[in-house]
Order: sequence, then structure tokens, then C-alpha cells
Amino acid sequence: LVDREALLAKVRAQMHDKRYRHTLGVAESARRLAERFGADPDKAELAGYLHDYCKCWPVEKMRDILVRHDMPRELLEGEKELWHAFAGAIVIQTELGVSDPEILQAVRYHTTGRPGMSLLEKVVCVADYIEPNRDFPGVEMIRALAEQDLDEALACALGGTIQHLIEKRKTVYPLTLLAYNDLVSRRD
Ligand code: DGI
Ligand code: FE
Ligand code: FE
Ligand code: FE
Repeated sequence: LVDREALLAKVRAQMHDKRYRHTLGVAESARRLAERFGADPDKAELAGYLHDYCKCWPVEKMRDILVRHDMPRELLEGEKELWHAFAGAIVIQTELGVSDPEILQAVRYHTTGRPGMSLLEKVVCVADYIEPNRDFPGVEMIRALAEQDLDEALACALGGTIQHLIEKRKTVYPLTLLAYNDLVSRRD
């Protein structure tokens, strides 16, 4: 990790305390999952530091970035909660100079997932759910699954999110559903 302190200072400046604590937790959990399942631990940690880079930015700022980069209407007309992941991947590339496509993909898809996720994408997505500061119904189950089976943990996590969205009468982004179906249909 080149110039970790400078990077963390940049990240720190984008968000409030609680979000920064979450960010450090995701980096730590992502490194542990990477070690367990054979992804690159340094890339996992770095993607963890960067995954919510834009989370606390004003929505207009994120919208501008997404429009300038021709993101699909589906995304722009949908839930704003999803914007920080797609905007984040663009911003860390253009403003921080992150060029590793694996890390950019892991940030881009950390919220929705997608079908055919890479190992690093899965690691970051699961780390986002299970980092030590997280507390929601079902988190212990996902933590336990993540000791053994990354795909099962991710299927359970995405399934829980979809269930939660349905209960709240919110839209489910197509990629989220496709990611879930992909994991479940590959189960042995
Ligand atoms: O950024 P975090 O809070 O750490 O976590 P996240 O990026 O996984 O999720 C951010 C929010 O996005 C969370 O409240 C759940 C929501 N979300 C995830 N998938 C979908 C979704 N919201 C909608 N409407 N549709 C989705 O498919
Ligand atoms: Fe996020
Ligand atoms: Fe915030
Ligand atoms: Fe997060």
C-alpha cells in the first residue's frame, strides 16, 4: 500500500466519524476475507478504504459525475443510495489516480453486486456487511457463513437486502437481483 497515510487523510476528509469508522472496519474485514479465500489482501484493504469515498457527498455532485460519465437512466432515475458506489469508482480513478481495474470494479459493485462477480468484488461486498461496527438483524448469520463460504454469505446478505427493500416498498435495482440469482443458481 503506497502512501497509506496520505490516502487515509483524503478518505477521512470526505466523511463523518461514523462513516470513517465503518470504512476502517470494511478494510480490516476485507483483508481478513481475502486472506481466507485467496484474494489479494492489499487490494482488498485498499478497496475497503475507498469503497464509500463518495457516500457522504451531496447527491447533486454525484448526479453530475454520473451524467458526465453516461451512466444508465436506470441508475439516475433509481435509488440515490446506489449512486455513491458508481460515482466512487469514477472519482477514485479520476481524482486519486487509482487505476487497478479490479479495485475500481470492487468499489463500483460493492452495493448492488452483479452477476459473475470476481473474488475481490465478493470480498469487499461481504466485508461491507460484516465489518465489526455493523449491527442489523441477521448480521451474525452472515458473519458465521463468511467463515466458511463466501458465496453463501453473499447470497444470504443480498437476499436479506432484497427482503428488506421489499418490506420497505423500495425498488430493487436489477443488478442486485441478477447478482442474487447468479449466486443461488450456482449453488451445489
Ligand atoms: O454504503 P453502505 O451503507 O456501507 O452500504 P451499501 O453501499 O451496501 O448500501 C447502501 C444502501 O443501498 C443500503 O441502505 C441498501 C441500499 N441498497 C442496496 N441495494 C439496493 C439498495 N437500494 C435499492 N433501492 N435497491 C437496491 O437494489
Ligand atoms: Fe456503500
Ligand atoms: Fe453520511
Ligand atoms: Fe460501506
